[in-house]
Amino acid sequence: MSEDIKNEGVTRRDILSSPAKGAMIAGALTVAGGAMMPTAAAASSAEVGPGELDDYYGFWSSGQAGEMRIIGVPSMRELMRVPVFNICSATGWGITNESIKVMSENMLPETNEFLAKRGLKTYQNGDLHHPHMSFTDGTYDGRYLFMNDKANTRVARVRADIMKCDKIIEIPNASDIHGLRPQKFPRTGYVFCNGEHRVPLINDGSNMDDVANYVSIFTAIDGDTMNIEWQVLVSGNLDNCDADYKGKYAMSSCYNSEEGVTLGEMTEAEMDHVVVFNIERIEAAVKAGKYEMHKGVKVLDGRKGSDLTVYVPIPNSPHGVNSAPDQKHVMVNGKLSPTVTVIEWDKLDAVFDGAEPRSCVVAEPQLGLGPLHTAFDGKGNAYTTLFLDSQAVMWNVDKAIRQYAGEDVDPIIQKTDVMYQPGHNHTTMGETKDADGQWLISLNKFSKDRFLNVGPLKPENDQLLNIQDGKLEVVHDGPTFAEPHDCILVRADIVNPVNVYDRNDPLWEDARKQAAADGVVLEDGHDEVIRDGNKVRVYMYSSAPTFSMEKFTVKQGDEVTVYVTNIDDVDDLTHGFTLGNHGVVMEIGPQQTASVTFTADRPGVHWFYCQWFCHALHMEMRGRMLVEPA
Ligand code: CUK
Ligand code: CUA
Repeated sequence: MSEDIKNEGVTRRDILSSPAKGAMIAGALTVAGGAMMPTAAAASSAEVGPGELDDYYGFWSSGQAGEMRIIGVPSMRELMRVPVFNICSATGWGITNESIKVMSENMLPETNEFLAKRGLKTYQNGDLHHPHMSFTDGTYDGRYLFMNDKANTRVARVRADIMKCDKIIEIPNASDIHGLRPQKFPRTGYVFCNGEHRVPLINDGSNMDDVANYVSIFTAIDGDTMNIEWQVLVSGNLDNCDADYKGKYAMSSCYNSEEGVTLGEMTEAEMDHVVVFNIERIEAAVKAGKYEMHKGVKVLDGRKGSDLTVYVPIPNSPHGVNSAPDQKHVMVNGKLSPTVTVIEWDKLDAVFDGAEPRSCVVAEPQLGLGPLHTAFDGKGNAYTTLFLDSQAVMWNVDKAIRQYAGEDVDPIIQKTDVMYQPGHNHTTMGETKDADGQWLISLNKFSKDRFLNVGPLKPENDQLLNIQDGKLEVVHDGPTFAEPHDCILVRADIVNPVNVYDRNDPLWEDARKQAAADGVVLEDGHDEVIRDGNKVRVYMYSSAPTFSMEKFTVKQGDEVTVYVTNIDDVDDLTHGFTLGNHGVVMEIGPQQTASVTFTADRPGVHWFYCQWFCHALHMEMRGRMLVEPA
């Protein structure tokens, strides 16, 4: 199909930009191809030819793999992996001084102590579920991506200009950060995140059985500084969250309103709830000093009965919370209930003034079994994943509202099978006011028989669905390694990363300061070995295909720090520094400085080499370290 199109000299872009032409070509191909399906025109527009660029950046999480991935959409080509909570063998993330600083500097002192006792400088794992971009005025602004670590109670930020993580913070008082969303309006602003598991607020080991005093905690982080602004205690287990388009409310789903600790106890009640946070009231309470300090954070009490929050009853164990691009509604997905509850944000004003909590509910369509997450096309339709039914369901929000009001209408437009068992889904620009209804991704937890068998552990299957023509159509299967819970699809023009680092990037501020103290100027390709007691600092630079130092000498037992500055100023000319048999590796992008510290404990000659293919003489880009015996 795509070959035929290329033979005609027509690109996917031509087809997209000209519906009539697209239909004409599809028609011609149908004749030429004989058995071509009527869906062929749509399928062809997912094809991105060699050298062509995608229309959307997809930012994917990777669950327990701990990294963020960048996928081109609609091609579904994996473009990059950005290490965040994981240790990366290619780039040295978790090994270089700069990355260890990001991973350790904003952790609680007790965490760093705990790790140090185990000989570690950072956790070795993470569980990244929810990547979301910063917003300005209700739409993506291309500045940052924020993401959670469910495993080790952290939140990270990736700079979208260089696609590297620049901050990781640990959230005190909480246990396991799950749902995370940036404030949409007026801007981000706050990054909201949910502590999922309930633990004692003073969790010092003095009690396990006093479960009535376990709490779950909602945290607001300042997206610009990554400071924790405030936390709110809530009733129940926090799960997912989202924010409105007016900057007034944030909302989290809570399962386990029973506040049980066993599965039986947690799923007993027919109704759980969402908790709505009144941002203005919370900010006023902070100003008025109505908080307690716990581990350096202002903690407010938003449990049932507080005027900072309202609790809206929702059928059994709600999961995903998805704010609609109409800026009016928010969907709460039932999980154990076959329903999605539609809440009108504006009706929450009255609820905060004492109206019956469910008075904000304007629809509750029955969609199928296991609704987990909902996406939107910006044309009034919603797309919900049905985990148990293994389907995507497309439904009309207005019809659901009319049905709830008593009219005899069916909001469901279409259901289609996805392979298999979807969790999150996402549409192009779907969580912004600029949802454009082009593509839907269904992140399916199981692939079973869809790909060549690779052993007992199978990939997942991220399917691409075309939603351009008012219907659902699966057009691509994309196998993925563990476990992309979630993704966002951002219009390509919004994301504008640089090709070459700025020499003044704060990423290597410490190296710059140390070099200045040592009288070395990183900028001008200066190399030097500085001895400072048993600390040795080796400064060198790289320029394809050489390191400025062919060799250097240290003594056994020295603590050695190697700083490499890549003085190449060319797009796509990354070097590396791998020191043999020392577990040392760094990525050094054009104009970047990177450093790594290790103890030289193995007398002998050790080669270091560039592990990033950079030149015809890349294999020759290497040098030697001599470690003299003590
Ligand atoms: S959760 Cu995984 S399917 Cu962590 Cu967003 Cu719903
Ligand atoms: Cu420098 Cu390979």
